[in-house]
Amino acid sequence: MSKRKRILSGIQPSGTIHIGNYFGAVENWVHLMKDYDCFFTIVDLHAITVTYDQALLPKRVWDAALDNMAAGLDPDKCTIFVQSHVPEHTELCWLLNCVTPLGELGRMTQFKEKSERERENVTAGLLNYPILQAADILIYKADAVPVGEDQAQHLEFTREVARRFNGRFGGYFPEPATLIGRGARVMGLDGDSKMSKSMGNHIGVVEAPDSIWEKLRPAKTDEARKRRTDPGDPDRCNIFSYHKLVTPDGEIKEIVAGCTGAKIGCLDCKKVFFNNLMKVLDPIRERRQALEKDPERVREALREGARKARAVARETLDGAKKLMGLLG
Ligand code: AQP
Repeated sequence: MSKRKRILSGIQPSGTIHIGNYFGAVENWVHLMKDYDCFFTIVDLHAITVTYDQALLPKRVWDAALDNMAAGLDPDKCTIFVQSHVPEHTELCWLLNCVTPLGELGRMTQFKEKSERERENVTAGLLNYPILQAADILIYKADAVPVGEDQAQHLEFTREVARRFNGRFGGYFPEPATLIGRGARVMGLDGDSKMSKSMGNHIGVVEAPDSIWEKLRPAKTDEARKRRTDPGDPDRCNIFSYHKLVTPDGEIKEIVAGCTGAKIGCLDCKKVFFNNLMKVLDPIRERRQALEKDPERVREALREGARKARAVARETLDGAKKLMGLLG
């Protein structure tokens, strides 16, 4: 029997997951569970690299577990665990720290953006974030990592870390491929930057429908379309980019014809999107409510996930330590 290829991906426990996370990554993870040996981790150690509230962190981790399981991650078909429950990640991170030139870290886009926001608290942890991420991936010898486009640079960095380690100590780590989801870069409701929890421009996957509609109603469309009677340009409309994620092809054609022919208004167009989005989110919200009533199922999934992950991680770590002259 051929061995299934392995994937690893992570999500930050920094608030409820949004449709950028879902269409950029989580939806893809759910499909990949069928064909790959999948490891998904809630990266609490990454979450503490920026200013955070320690009293809130456990709830954030719990919410991330509930959200992702509700979104379709099935603990019977994948390994889902909390990063800090597998201490081998941080040990491998140290080993990789010692083969990574300092200069490369300061050039990472995410570091530059986050250190700009965190001026008073730029920690060594924030700088080393990509090395911990490389350790998260390499410790499972993952063949591929499904992520949104924003993570492509970190993935290239991980391959570079693997190459450097392999070059110095012998071929050990595979260079993981990047698998980009169909929502490679979902824009925020502001239409200006990527959808992101910290930017507050997001639609939550388990957010109440009324609240989603209240956010959608004033959201930016084609700014050149001033009146309902003006023809619009779907390619300049952020809402149209959302339609492509949930609206069936036939309805998309109607939207395009209605918008360019000034037959439908932006509010009508948003209603169609809203209804189609709810077809995706309603079952997730319902599964989330069911999981809330069965916390032991979630706790058990995380316990078992950490147990399985640790067994794999320990073996990889020991192999790396031997190569580095740290184990006899
Ligand atoms: N807008 C997006 N479009 C497509 N994919 C996205 N991802 C995140 N935002 C988008 C992908 O979701 C996965 C998990 O994300 P994460 O929580 O680890 O990453 P993040 O980029 O930190 O998410 P946020 O919302 O931007 O968090 P904050 O604001 O707290 O930093 C990843 O695969 C990511 O590519």
